[in-house]
Amino acid sequence: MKRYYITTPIYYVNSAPHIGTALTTIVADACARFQKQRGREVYFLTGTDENAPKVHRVAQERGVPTQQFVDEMAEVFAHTWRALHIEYDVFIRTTEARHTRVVSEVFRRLREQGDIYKGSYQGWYCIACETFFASSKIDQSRTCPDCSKPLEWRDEPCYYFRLSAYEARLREHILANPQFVQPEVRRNETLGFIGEGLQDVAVSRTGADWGVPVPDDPDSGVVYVWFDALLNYLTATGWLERGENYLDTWPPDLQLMGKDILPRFHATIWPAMLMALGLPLPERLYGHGWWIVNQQKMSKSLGNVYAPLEVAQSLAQASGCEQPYAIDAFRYYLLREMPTDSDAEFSLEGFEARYNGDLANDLGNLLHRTLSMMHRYFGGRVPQDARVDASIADLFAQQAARVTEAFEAVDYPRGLREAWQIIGAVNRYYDEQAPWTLMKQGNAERAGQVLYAGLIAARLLSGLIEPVMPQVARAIAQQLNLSAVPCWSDATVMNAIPSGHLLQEPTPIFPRLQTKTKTPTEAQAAPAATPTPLKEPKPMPEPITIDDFKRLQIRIATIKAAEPVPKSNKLLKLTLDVGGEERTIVAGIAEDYAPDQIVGKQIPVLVNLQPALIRGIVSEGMMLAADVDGKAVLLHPDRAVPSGSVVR
Ligand code: ME8
Repeated sequence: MKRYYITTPIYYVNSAPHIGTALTTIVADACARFQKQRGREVYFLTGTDENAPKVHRVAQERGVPTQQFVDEMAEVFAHTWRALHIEYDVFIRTTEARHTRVVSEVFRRLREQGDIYKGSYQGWYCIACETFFASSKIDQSRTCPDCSKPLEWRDEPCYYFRLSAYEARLREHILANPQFVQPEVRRNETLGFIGEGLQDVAVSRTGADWGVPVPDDPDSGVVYVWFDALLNYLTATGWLERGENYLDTWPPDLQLMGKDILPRFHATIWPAMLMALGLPLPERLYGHGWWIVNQQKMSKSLGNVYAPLEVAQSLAQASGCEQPYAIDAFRYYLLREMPTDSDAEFSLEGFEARYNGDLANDLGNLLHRTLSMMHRYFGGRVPQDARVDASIADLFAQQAARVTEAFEAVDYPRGLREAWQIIGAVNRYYDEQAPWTLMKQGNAERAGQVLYAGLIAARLLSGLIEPVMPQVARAIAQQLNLSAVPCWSDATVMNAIPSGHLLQEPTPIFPRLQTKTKTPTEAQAAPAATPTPLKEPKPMPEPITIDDFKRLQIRIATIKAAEPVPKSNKLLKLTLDVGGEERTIVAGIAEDYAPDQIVGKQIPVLVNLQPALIRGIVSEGMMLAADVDGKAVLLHPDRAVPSGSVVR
């Protein structure tokens, strides 16, 4: 059977891994784990792009022989990926002999058949992007249209790849195969790029003494690094070495990358090279958006480049979270906030908010409270004849199907939102059914039934989140005393934990973060730049007296219902239980929370605020929430408290 072949780009080794390269690699790892769970044999490739002139230049600047430099840097990448729980099957390096052989052979074949021909090149070159630009694409500033760095004028004999000959076939292929370039926005960009007309591409460079020499023509320098690099995907299958057997892996099922290297390279030059070779094309190319930091592009000169392991490490230190779970929390944050169609903001505050909110409060708390009550009420054993109520079981199955569909589409933010709906539903179910009250009333049988839904939810979630947080999934399975994390199809089996099954004592996986995550320092092993320091806290206002404070009546309310306010993107109408009294308030949190996410939650509310008419609704109070860069982050009591409890 053909293996499911997943690739990341191979990364330039002139600088160390950062949150951009980590994103692509973590997405690929999650996709690989997801496909494995679904019973497929997976072949997951990542690696390093070592033949680039800019890599050579950095090695020279440091006074290190280039081969030694790339050897060291390849190890930094491999180490970082392993530390981030990335289980690749192959790590390819373009300086390997097997790859050099493939590049030379492809170059020869295409030259023999006339797809590569000799000419001369005059034009503008960006060494940072390793790309030539036609004069028509640049303005008077003579800077790179992609990265804004100064361009160099080049005038040299060189070989060209006949890209223009494939323009029509490429367009037809993209139009006929909607899954070929994803998401939709990238497909349109690619069609736009091809629509401007494809020029032949210069595929050799003189003046460089690092790279794969142009075969049989030593005066022509080295093969253009992109022509070389793209072929890594073919080398890794054993093409040229394994006869027809390489077809057990070829073509790639999913090639992942950032949006910058999709239209021109992966969706144009790459498939055209494969067409020229007469090889099947990849099934799907997926280009994610970019991380931006403080609304700016990440760059060393701005000092806003984050090293992934340091970010995870600082969370572990600040929260007391064990290292493997802190790494998983980082993976969760990257995938939950993943830029899909557009770019997304990366921030330590955002990471902390997701950690405390989604992981400590939601996931961690569901497991902890369920196991605690199981131990308190049932000695840690699953009660007799426990079954999940049909309505809850239906909801679990429906959400699991939604998660599957989203993960298959590489839409991790949506998939994770859908998974978290399960947690919200169980919390609401607990609040409605109140197993603690049922116990007081002597109805242990029903209380056991209710808590069993929480156990099954935790078991299901361990399976659903395993591609994203493999170690956390294992920890959940261990606390449930299961022999392994259930695989995808098994995770959706209801009532799968038998009566009498003994559960472990709960241990918190995600201790709450009390302090701010420390600013990561320089990457030790690698030349990543120091990240932007966290913003200073806002200055403190004038002091008030205790009597001033006493005038504020703050109470804990339980959210009974939530709905969007018509014609407003920002407002939600909340119906609250404030201790036997129902209140309506209007809250500006619609951009940060979906109604479903918050029903059942407890929040502090200022109840003696003068009522106000907002969009035709009388708002009788104000909810209190943390303000993180203008985003609301809800505050919840440490444990469930009676509605109406006074906050003082
Ligand atoms: O392009 N946000 O390597 P590379 C998200 N060697 N992704 C980002 C990002 C950001 N701020 N910054 C970079 C190369 N990336 C070539 C690939 S493949 C045959 C050759 C992503 O090390 C970027 O989009 O410059 C790309 O997918 C990846 O990091 C590799 O970048």
